Amino acid sequence: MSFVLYNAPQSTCSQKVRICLWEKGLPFTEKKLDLFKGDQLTAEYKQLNPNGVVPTLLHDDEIIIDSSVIIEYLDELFPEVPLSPATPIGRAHMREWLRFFEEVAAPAVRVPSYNRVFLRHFQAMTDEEFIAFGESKPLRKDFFLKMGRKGYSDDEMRQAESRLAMTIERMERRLDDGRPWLLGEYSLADICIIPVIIRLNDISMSHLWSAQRHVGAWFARFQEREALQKSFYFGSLLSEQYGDIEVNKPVS
Ligand SMILES: N[C@@H](CCC(=O)N[C@@H](CS)C(=O)NCC(=O)O)C(=O)O
Repeated sequence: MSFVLYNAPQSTCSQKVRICLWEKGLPFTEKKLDLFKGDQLTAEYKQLNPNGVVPTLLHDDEIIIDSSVIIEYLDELFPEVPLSPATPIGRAHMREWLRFFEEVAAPAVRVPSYNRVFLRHFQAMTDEEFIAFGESKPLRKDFFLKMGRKGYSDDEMRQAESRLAMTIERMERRLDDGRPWLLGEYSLADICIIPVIIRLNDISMSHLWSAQRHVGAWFARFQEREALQKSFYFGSLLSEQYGDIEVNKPVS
């Protein structure tokens, strides 16, 4: 049995899958794509993943796309290290978190990530090249072209911040009863959101959660997990790739 993960070191969706693979103790080969050169947009890669995004998992001859689908697939396949509640209702509650994070936090964190860090990749392009790059993105065309060469507006940044703050407040309320993890036991719900919280530190936005005591304790607990440390190898943080960005120290 073999696993090949097409992903990018800094991609939060990829980080989710790396954490899950390490938690399960599954060896995998990592293929790193350069998302700013457009490795994810080649015809060859789109045969694997027609959405033109990472991650994609190859399990022997099977292709699985979408980070949350991949982590649920791995969890079903290898239940010996359970990362989901045992009961249907418990799993339903876990999926509520997964869908909420995908709908709210995952799109929101892209806005400051692009504005503060990724925008620079497109500065040297001509307008025609920029539009052609955007047009070649099956899923992210509108998001990308809306950003334009100047980045998202202050208003869009404020909306993204408020969606991230809402996510963190909801986590804080859930953790309020002294439970160590979102569902009590450690699960895919925790794995799904930790890369976003790490990203907030990395782009100097930890003020969104530094006052949240329970989220802070949850974060500190996560730092002790070997799977997290292994998944965040050097180059996974934007501050490791881009020397000039301002970083917040992890809050603990
Ligand atoms: N719902 C998808 C979203 C994947 C996604 O947006 N991946 C980003 C990196 S985190 C990407 O590949 N972006 C490349 C692009 O926008 O061209 C998943 O969770 O796998």
